Amino acid sequence: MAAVAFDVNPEGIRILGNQFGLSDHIIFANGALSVAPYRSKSGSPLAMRQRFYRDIEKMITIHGRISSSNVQPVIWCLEELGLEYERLDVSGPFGGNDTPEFLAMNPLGLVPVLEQDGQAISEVVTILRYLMRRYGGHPADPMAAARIERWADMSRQHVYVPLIPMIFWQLIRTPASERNEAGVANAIASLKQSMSIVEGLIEGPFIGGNSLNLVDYQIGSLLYRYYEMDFEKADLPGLRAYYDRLCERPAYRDFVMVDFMSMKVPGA
Ligand SMILES: N[C@@H](CCC(=O)N[C@@H](CS)C(=O)NCC(=O)O)C(=O)O
Repeated sequence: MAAVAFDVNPEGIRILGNQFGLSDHIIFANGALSVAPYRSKSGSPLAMRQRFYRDIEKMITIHGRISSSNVQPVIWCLEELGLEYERLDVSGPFGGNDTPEFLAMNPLGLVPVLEQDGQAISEVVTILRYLMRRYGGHPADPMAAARIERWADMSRQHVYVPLIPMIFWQLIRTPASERNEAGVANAIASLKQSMSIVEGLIEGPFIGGNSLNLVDYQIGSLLYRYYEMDFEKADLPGLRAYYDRLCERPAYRDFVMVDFMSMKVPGA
């Protein structure tokens, strides 16, 4: 399967031809249909897709520890897409994010960083957008894409910031005696408003409808900490049911529901 031409379209990846000049091999992002060279091998659509990517694509490396709330959505997305990747423990207790090599990939010294074929990108939403565009059936139409992307971008300021830098850092990473109580109260009030907007985005099982989209990965991955931390939340049964559905997914359980209590500092 060496010289295979392919392109990416809204439905997934269409193989244009291989070394035998074949052009009828199509694989869809949801794994519904497979390609001829893989048809003979037994296995699920996901397994076929994994074999396809393994043969065609350059290996993806993710730099970042799995305890990071910014690394988790990327790994969850890679797992759901059936992509091969390696993850290197970088940042936090592992260090390694202040070396010249790392800073050349991300001068901010923050994880996650995705490296593929000698090129690197950072910023979690950018990485998710890249993965979903290339492998996940993200719409090619600019307006259709923007109607999804706005919620991923919105979630950084209106979900991530109150939840992680404010509530998580204050409740888990700061001794109670030093806690910014007013800041936490503001963040809780702000989350009540933004989470009711998020609940309204759920269309069917997921925000992406019948399949996970960019926003599911970005916001869905934050729900584990949102529900596991003890603070006052808006009564949103639709959001809770959505979270319960995510918890049934093996990749979500393995790579997002990562215990964070070991990160709790004394007195928090
Ligand atoms: N804006 C960045 C934020 C990334 C970020 O804050 N990463 C944290 C981990 S959650 C980090 O690398 N901190 C340094 C460290 O853990 O050593 C993004 O969207 O990826």
